[in-house]
Amino acid sequence: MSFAQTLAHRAEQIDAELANLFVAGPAAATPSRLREAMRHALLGGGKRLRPFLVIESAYLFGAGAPEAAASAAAIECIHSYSLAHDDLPSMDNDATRRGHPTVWKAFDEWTAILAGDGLLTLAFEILADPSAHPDPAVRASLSLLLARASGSAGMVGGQALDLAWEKLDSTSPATADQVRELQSMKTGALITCACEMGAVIGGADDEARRALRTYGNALGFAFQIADDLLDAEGDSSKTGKAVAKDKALGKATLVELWGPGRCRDLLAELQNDCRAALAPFGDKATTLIATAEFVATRDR
Ligand code: GRG
Repeated sequence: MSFAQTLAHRAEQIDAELANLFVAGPAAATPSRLREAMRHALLGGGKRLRPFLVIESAYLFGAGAPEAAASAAAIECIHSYSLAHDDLPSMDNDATRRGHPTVWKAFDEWTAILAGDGLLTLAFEILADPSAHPDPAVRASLSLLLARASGSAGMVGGQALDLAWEKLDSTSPATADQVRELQSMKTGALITCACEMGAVIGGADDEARRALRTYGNALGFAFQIADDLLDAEGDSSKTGKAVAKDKALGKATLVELWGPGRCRDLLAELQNDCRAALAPFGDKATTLIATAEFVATRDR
């Protein structure tokens, strides 16, 4: 199986778990309009990279997909809520996402806001449920990791820095360090969290958990650079969203500051960092190493 096939196969399994949240799971009793908007945000395509990372990182420590299922679903709920809110008129004002109308376009603003709120809360309901993991201490660790990565010192904080820069302070040029900090909070934190959640599910020791964090940091950085390259040079029929938006909005990116050539060199270095972090795991890490290659070279 090629890496793309492995990712697509896992995405099908993850999609089935996510769809079930609205049938027999905790979101089954959601009022119909809100439920449809939450389903639109969550189920309308997407690579399912973060849940994939949870499952594959757990596998390194001998845990199977069923043990990682709750964390995989929870992190995708967070990611999908962030996209639904990011697309709102008051934030990035996007009409297309994952090849479909964004949630606010398909419904309206208030429904899109509530759908995001519903998904954010659902993530923690999934993780707090005893079925997520038999050990309450593990459930608490997973919830803490996800809250830190997605909250005001993580993804929400990064989004706040990004919007403040664009809407309040775009007159002074951002430095590479500022861009790096913002992006590691906005995008990197959740990707690193996915890898570390897998390690926690698998009962990894501190050293192994650190290795997964190092891998996740390099992978998150590579993901963002690749995303910026896609925005600058990509094809919207593949990415499923508008391209060339960063420049139009005056957003500072490393591609803008350093140019595509230097960013591609950096992507190669980051792939090496990913490989080095996972060297202690030998052949078991083959899929995670292939993930780094996919992330660095992706066209969607
Ligand atoms: C609204 C609190 C709040 C946060 C929004 C993640 C984010 C923060 C905004 C998304 C804007 C954006 C395009 C960021 C670049 C990186 C990114 C998260 C891309 C989308 O992730 P993929 O490529 O998407 O994994 P799919 O659709 O495959 O799930």
